[in-house]
Amino acid sequence: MTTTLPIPDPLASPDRPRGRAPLAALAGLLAALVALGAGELVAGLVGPASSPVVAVGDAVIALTPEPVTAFAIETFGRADKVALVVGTLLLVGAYALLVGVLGLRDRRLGVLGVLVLGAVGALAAVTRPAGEAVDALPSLAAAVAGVLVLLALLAPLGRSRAVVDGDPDGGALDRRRFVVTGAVAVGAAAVAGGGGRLLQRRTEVTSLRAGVELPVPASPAPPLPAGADLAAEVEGLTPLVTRNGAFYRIDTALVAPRIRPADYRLEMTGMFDAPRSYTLDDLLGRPDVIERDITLTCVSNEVGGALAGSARWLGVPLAALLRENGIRPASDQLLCRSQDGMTIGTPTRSALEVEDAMLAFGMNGEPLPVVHGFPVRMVIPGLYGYVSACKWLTRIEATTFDAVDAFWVKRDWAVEGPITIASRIDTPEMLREFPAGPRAVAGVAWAQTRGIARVEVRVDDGDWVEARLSPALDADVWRQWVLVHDFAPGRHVVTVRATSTDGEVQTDERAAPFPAGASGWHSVEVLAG
Ligand SMILES: Nc1nc2c(c(=O)[nH]1)N[C@H]1C(S)=C(S)[C@@H](COP(=O)(O)O)O[C@H]1N2
Ligand SMILES: [Mo]
Repeated sequence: MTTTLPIPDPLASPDRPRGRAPLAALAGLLAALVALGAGELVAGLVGPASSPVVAVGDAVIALTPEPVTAFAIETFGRADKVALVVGTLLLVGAYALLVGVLGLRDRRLGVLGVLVLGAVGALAAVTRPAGEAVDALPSLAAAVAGVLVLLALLAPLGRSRAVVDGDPDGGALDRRRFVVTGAVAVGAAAVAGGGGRLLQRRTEVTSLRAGVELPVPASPAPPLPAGADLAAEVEGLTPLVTRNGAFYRIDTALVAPRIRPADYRLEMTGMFDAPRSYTLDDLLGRPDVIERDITLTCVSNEVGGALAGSARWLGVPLAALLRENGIRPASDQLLCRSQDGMTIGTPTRSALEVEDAMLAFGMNGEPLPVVHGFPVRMVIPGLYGYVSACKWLTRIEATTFDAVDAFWVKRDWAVEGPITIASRIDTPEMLREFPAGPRAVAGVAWAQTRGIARVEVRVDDGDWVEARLSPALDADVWRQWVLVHDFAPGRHVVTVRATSTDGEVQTDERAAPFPAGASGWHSVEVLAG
């Protein structure tokens, strides 16, 4: 006689309600995980401080009596914040286990348990000193997500009514569904939480940037003389100083790098005798801070193009920094590396010899905007941006042009990129129609490091007539020009050319931007009627 022992199938056999409690506790924990993930995700949109965990942690700090705080700081030291967050999470975890078990008995208790937690988070977030009503959103999202996941995970464990009614089986137990739902929950929590942290970092760096205090320059730029900006009198003329928000932006970064000021390091490597690294505070705290007006230009700027802008830059002299590190005479290239891996190859000679070459951290009275290289970039008057203006600058490697090609040089752009003299007509624009008679023709002209001495305008085949210039501020910044011309009715071609202070007259020989910058006179065709 043979007896067959029944082998219990763990996936099919209905457990007794007692065996379900650990699963219910796990359901509570997973629901909490998803809730926290949802909270972080929404906090990524609302602001990092509205995160339920951070808000509750902050509230605990605020409510903790001083002796306990002192004890915590003594015990955990600089990790006291981490200890607080870990403690908060452990507490939430224990509570979640309980909520899961209660929810198995009665769904309403489970839902209530989650909602109480959400309410605590929301309350903590809106009652912060800087709290607003929207700060409750992450906690509310967390509560909604938590409730949905809790109910979804408790469902395969059996009907709560049945348990309450004393049904010993409490309905069928569907372990497979529990496992699948649980796995989906873990995945969702990870994606939401990770995404939220990324979003929060964006807003975090924006607010940390606003908190950077710029030093007073040891060598300030002279104030603009009254009436210096001719744009005040001529409509359509480019302003003398370009607003940060209107400044052209050229880079290869799909998303601008976000560097926390406290994390920032500038490393010097390669051909230095005594290379060191600098924090942002090291640079901000230097005694040799300078402020200069400099016009930046992109090599890709077409004749008449808009890829140029002028700003008042604040930073430290580059030559002093390089010399402090013992730059070796054999280096002819500085390979500047940006946080995102971009490389810009700068002639060492220019970095050492061009007056006012700097590492800039301020732009028009503000910390560098994130898209313009926060926290530190290079600016060298007279060189196109692709060989001189590395944004998000984290490393300067002193090397040679023979040893390595930078990003644009690998793409066959010129190795050295001096800015060519240029002038542009801003108004009237191409194909503009206006009444015959006197009308202002105006624009800007630049020849960084040398300065603009003269701008001349020609209408049709007439003589070159000298335009009025804005006051000479600095050789590194463009000058505005304006000329009133009496237009006879009909079509006209207006052309401009500039002359530098060292006598170079802008050539009318056309060159495309590739590979070394455009040249040629800018003309517009207009109709006076
Ligand atoms: N990290 C990094 N820096 C960079 C670039 C870049 O792509 N990445 N582009 C350069 C180019 S081609 C120019 S013209 C200037 C433009 O600076 P802006 O965007 O502040 O006007 O930045 C330079 N610095
Ligand atoms: Mo550029």
